[in-house]
Amino acid sequence: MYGNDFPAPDDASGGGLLGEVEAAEAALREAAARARRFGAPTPDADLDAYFADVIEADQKIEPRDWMPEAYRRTLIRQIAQHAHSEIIGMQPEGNWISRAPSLKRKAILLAKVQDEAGHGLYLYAAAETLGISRDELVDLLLSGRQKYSSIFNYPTLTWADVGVIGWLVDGAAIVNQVPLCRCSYGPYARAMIRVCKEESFHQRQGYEILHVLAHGTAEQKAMAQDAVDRWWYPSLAMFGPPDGDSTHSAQSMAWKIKRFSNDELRQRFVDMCVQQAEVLGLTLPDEDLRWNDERGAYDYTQPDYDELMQVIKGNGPCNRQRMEHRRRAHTDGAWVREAAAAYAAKREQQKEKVAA
Ligand code: FAQ
Repeated sequence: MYGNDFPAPDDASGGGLLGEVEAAEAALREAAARARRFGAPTPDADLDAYFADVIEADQKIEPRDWMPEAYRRTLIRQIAQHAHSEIIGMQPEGNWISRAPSLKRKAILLAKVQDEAGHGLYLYAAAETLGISRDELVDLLLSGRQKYSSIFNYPTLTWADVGVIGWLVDGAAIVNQVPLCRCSYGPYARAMIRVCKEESFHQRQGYEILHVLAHGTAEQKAMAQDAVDRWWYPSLAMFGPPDGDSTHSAQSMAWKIKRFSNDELRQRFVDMCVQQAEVLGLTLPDEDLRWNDERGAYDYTQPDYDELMQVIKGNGPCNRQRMEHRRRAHTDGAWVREAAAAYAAKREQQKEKVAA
């Protein structure tokens, strides 16, 4: 039943995004096979030039390789922000687990929210390969020194919001993350391949929820439309500030961490959503949305970037609530961490005893 009785989002866009993930995975294998050509740099090598050559050749930088300090710091910032987003991102949908309209919906939503926790863990593990510990990263989030995505500071007011998060928020996440499967840093690229494959299912489940609502009663359709109206612009803002105001894009693209600019990805997302909204029978809330033959893309109204900056600074509708919840969960989970550490120490002792 699910996803097969109407065109699913990735079918609607020609199956292109998942195909790109497959291609990135194949490229990763190829790069690994070619890696020997470079070997380790000689003791007197110019390390900056060596690093530039590896990037130029589209090889992957691995944790053991030399890398410029600024590259390492940029990756920690981006991967950590991404990991925190997955963890905080469990809250808006988690809010509906106990109120899902059927047992089946509840089971699906539970699995999806658990997947987000898994994504957070892959990403924390990828960040740890850069020489920072998970405890430090969690501390940076809880003390407000690292960010998470603006989108998770908006409330989920109705069940239709769960559908829209799947369709638009996971959809924007996929458009942003598929190119990250080709990121120059190996552990991040590999984590992204796995994450994108799972995200594509997340997007389908949201799309299916909306499809059912949009083809249900007039009240259900109105609820779906209202959710699309509230989430459209915050979803566009997920891609970050416009290119002219993006502080990190140029350097991150030169290092092949980012492969496309914020505006390029935003445009790609808009172009994809127009067709999908038509299939759903819902309207995107933008009167100026129209095809531009010359550009070969849709013209659209930009999101409110002042609002984005306010949300990033901590002044969005739910910032305080999200952080309070996260801090409380961290404190409440202290006994689990202590028990796990005690168990690990006990096993270590037992191993030593057997070895003695
Ligand atoms: N929110 O120079 P740029 C998900 C900050 S998907 C908050 O353009 P950059 C799945 C940026 O950090 C969401 N902050 O920066 C899911 C920088 O601040 P800084 C997570 C934002 O890094 C679905 C400043 O503005 N995905 O979780 C945002 O080159 C459903 C200047 O910006 C990722 O993190 C924003 N929207 O590009 C989970 C993807 N935009 O650090 C659960 C990986 C910008 O200088 C449920 N990240 N900023 O103080 C990226 O691709 C990039 O980091 C961008 C920003 C595109 C987000």
